Amino acid sequence: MRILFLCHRFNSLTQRLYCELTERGHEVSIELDVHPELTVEAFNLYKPDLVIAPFLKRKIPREVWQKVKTFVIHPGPPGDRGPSALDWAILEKAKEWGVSFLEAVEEYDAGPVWSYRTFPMRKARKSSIYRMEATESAVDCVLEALDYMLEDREPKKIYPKGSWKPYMDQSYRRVDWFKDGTEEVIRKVYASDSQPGALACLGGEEYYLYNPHKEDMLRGKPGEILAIRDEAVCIGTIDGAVWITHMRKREKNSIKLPAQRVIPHLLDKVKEEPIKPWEKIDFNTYREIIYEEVAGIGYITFNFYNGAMSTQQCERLLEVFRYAKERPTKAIVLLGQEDFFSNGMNLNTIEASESPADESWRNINAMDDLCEEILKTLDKLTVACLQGNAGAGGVFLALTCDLVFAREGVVLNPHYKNIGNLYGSEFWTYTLPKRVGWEKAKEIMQNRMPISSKKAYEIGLIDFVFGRTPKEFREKVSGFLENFINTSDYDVFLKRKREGRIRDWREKPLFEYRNEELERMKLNFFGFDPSYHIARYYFVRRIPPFRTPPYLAIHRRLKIKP
Ligand code: COA
Ligand code: THG
Repeated sequence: MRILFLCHRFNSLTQRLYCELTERGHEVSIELDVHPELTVEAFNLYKPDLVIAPFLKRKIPREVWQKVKTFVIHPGPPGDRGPSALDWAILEKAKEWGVSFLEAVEEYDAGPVWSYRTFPMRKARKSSIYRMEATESAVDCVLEALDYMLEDREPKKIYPKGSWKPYMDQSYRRVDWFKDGTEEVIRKVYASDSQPGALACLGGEEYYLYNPHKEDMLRGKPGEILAIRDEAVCIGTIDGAVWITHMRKREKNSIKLPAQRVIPHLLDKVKEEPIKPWEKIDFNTYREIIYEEVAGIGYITFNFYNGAMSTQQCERLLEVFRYAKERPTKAIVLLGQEDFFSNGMNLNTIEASESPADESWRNINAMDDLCEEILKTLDKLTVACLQGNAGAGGVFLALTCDLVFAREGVVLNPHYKNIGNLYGSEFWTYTLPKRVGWEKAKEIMQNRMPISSKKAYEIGLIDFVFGRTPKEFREKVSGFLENFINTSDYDVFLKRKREGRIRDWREKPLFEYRNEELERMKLNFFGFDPSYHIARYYFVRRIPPFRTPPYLAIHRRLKIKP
């Protein structure tokens, strides 16, 4: 089938559906929602068999849905309608929620439902539920409905009596330190993460808050800032305290940043309250990096918001990795976090720095220091476990490990194309050809579209794919590794790795790969071509696109139709 996606942005759900459909042999072309006239133009150029809007904030023009079957993915159960579906579900403590696949009609979300799925609600950020439960449900819905269409049949459609829920404005989201208890604060911020954030007053000014964590020990007045940890701040509530890791100034086009960088002027007398990543604790608090040992395996979880790794975060992770190397374990496992494994260097902190070019250089070097330390681990097995998506440098960070496992449904962007066509670092010129050969490596780096973990496995980019949920995935990883490290295969594997690396690096020392890559990156950062700086400017400010780039839109690429 020829399928046209209409979307606000090529976000994670849209990318996942793109993979699921193209990898099943369908052709998918994407039009971003720039202007209704361009949407109609795209439709007429592409002449699709089917239109799907996986993530769209505006009306699909009548000229489209009257001509060809057009569907909307709504992140709510049948009958729920409106632009803030998950936000309301979280704020109103829904026990169960769902996703519907419905026909587009004139009225928003009012068409007949072709398929739907429900799931139990989890106490988590909106973005996390969107990326996990809602995405998995949406894929099931689309595939179910598609089966009908391929057979030219229609399911028994549901015509629910809809209830409209309006856009949730800040009057519902705003945190009142003198009224809201900790649970209420957390719920409001959860309902607003990743966008638009929940407003709250601090030091007489309003800020958007993101990524809250309950604190059980520290106490203080409501709205008082009590402590700093790894650039997050702890704030008192009427019945406890809460950590906020990220904030944004209440200005148009401001950038979301680690909280400490947004309100430094309020932190003069506030102390750092460190907890070592390997400390065992049994109360709620915020921890950015956690190191745990189970059955001779060291697991490193890094809760980096959005999978973005700033210079300082790379340094903190490197310190923990060095600690892990000294432990009497047989394997070190990098777990990232459930939403993302890693998305490479942190474009937000780079953009907000005094000199973005210099900060890019520091950040990429900090990434490489970490990658180098992993590659030079010769006496242990190193494993990357992708519970969530990975992009750009985050994929190649994973490839520095001996084994790369991914959860089913993970989406990978194994290239550096989307942010100003960077050359790439993280030793990709060493690790990628080793895995797939140079021809395939070039092909992977040239292709700027996402691929599923399943496809990545098929082309030899990663080693295993299993588990539908992060929990199931982690259990399977542990089961596999606990068995493997106690077999003679493990010793053989390690011996081969050691000999292989020494042989490789005699031929071409590791630092040469690094230097060659960084020479090219230097041109991206400091050279004449400003593409990277421009792309980053738009990316971090979430500025909507002016046009759909041809790499997404097949219909804007092909001039002549057969
Ligand atoms: N630095 C800072 N923020 C990043 C980031 C990065 N490297 N990668 C992703 N993010 C943020 C996005 O800004 C967005 O933030 P928000 O939800 O808080 O507004 C969030 O992560 C999710 O991004 P989105 O594009 O909605 O995610 P997605 O799941 O739909 O897509 C990517 C993920 C990786 C494909 C896409 O975000 C991307 O291209 N990121 C840039 C990767 C990159 O080029 N890194 C630098 C080179 S090493
Ligand atoms: N039919 C048609 N077009 C559609 C849908 C449809 N486009 C996408 C849409 N479904 C997805 N659902 C919604 C529902 C409501 C709103 C947006 C998308 C909405 N928007 C506010 C407005 O337009 O005023 C703006 C809200 C905001 O700022 O985010 O209410 O079923 N033909």
